[in-house]
Amino acid sequence: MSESDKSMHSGLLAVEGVWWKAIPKQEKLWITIAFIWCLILFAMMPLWHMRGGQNPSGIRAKVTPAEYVERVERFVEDYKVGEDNGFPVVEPPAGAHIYLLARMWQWYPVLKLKKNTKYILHLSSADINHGFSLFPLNLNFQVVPGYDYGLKVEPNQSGDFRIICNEFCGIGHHTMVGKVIVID
Ligand SMILES: [Cu+2]
Repeated sequence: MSESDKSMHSGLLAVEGVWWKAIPKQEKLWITIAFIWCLILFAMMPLWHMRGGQNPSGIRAKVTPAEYVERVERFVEDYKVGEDNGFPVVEPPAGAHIYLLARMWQWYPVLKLKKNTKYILHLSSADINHGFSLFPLNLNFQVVPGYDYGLKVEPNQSGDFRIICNEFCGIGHHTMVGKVIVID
């Protein structure tokens, strides 16, 4: 068979390719590098989970929305110091468990905290998923009904902060703004 016959690709003749030739050295090297990289990434999944330090810092527990609402109300009764726009302002003592409730479409109550003081901030929802986002800081957390997350927090800046909902939760989502006041 002449060279010109082979190049015709008539369909009767097998097209000549490279796949039955030995793998060149460089390609072998790249396959090896890619395979090792796959193994590293695979190992990183459990390692990142165990040692990555990105998991919530505190308590995780199950709670019914009704129980959580009740707990928040008790917290408000215990430490209420005033009112802001119809919302209770709550000033808990240092080290206290703070309870913040997310619901359509508000963050309840207003929190008044002291700078450089440790607290345990509990977050849960009375209805559907919400997103805790502290503005203007870059601090985000999923707020899920049925789960109580207790995060260890220590405010390191004084000022007036807003809590924004960053999980779309219906028609009033954009109005779901809460408040945290940090005093010196
Ligand atoms: Cu929301």
